[in-house]
Amino acid sequence: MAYQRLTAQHVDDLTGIVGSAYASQASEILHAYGHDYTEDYQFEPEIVLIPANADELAKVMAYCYQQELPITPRGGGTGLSGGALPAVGGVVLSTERLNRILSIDEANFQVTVEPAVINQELRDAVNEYGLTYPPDPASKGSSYIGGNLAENAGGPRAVKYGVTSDYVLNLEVVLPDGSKFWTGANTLKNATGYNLSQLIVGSEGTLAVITKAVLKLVTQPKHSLSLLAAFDNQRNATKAVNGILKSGIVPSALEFMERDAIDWVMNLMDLRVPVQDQVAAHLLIEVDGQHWESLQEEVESVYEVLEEYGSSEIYYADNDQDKQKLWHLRSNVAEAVHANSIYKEEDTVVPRASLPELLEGVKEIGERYGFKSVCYGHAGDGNMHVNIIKGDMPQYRWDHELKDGIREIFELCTKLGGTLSGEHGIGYVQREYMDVRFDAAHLQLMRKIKNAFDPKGLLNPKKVLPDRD
Ligand code: LAC
Ligand code: ZN
Repeated sequence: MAYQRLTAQHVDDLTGIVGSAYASQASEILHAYGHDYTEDYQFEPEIVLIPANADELAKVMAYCYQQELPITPRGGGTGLSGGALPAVGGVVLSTERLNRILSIDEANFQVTVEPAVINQELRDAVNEYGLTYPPDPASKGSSYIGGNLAENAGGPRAVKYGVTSDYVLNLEVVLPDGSKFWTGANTLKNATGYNLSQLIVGSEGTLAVITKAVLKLVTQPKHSLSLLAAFDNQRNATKAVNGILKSGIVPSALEFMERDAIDWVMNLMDLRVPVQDQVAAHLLIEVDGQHWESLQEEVESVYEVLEEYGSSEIYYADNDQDKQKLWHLRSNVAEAVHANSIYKEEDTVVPRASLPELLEGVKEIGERYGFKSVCYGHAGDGNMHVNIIKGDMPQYRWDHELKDGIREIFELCTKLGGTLSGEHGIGYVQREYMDVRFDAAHLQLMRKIKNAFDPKGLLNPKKVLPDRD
């Protein structure tokens, strides 16, 4: 696809739409909007535009469509698969000024938001009404709801509450040609035509730009308890995951961290829990609910299962300070790896009973290719983040052979009945592996869907679908 380069006329016209304060070609701005949280990728857009509202945004889209200028939509820039990278330059279209919570419908447990509302801000706002929005990715303090929708973000509480797509009722979207419409209805049930809301969710900004979302809420649980259980071998830890679920308890989080994960984070942050030398992995388990007594009973049952699977030590957190400490340890693993090493992050997912095979397989692949990995994640969902650490892997192997190793990891996931990404998306960095999971006919159908929304191929180029040969 040949894209038009930005001319002085384009700059004038686009600046006319959003106003000069919100159109920038300053090099530091182009640099800042040229990367996200994905490893160390950096691109240079030609202009950054920050429209005030959905109508301005639609005007920008219509203009770019007519002029054949590529657009990369952008939310909070916290993505881990490069969905917001302006890979071909062009326009970065930031939603950051569309940041209002428009209404909270207490009676119907619904909230209507613009895309740049930060996940945690939404959570805090609905909390005042005794409600909550459960999907809570680790990035919740800075990621936007628009980006959460685009990537179908998950997070630790998905094991009980589901992922972003489970909370979407209706979306206002702008298509590449500038037309704007609502995809669904503000109803809990909807069997009316193709489900475009669910198609847009997880499409990583390649089909349309979301300008409003109506999301489902649930009652805020009054109480929660967290446990950190240590295991001397990883297999027992992953087996205990199924044991807990089989006991009939649905924890609100069931997280796995291999030993290195907790060590990395304890080294980076001033946070400590006692960890014996022989510990190989931890499970972080949370239960939540309305009644304190029943939570206590649930915790007792979880204890029994953990002991049955050989947990050597269980750390119990029932006050806010201790709970926060455990959750800080868990949610900063990615940050710790990010800050301290050259790494490559994968977001593998398998049916959860296959986690032991996945973990062992990843280590075996690592040994053959010469890389170490730090594995942690949402064990209750079978969703394991594999951070591949460069360490002392020779540069030429890292540059040339690592891709084959990653491909083998994805082949293993596929063989185990899983897939490439559970919650981070495919974005820019994983798309070259899509053929591991999808055959040519499947990919072709995806291209046709893309083409129906974006016939000129201008929206978020080089994302999700691999380049054609
Ligand atoms: C986490 C992010 C990386 O689970 O998804 O910490
Ligand atoms: Zn995660």
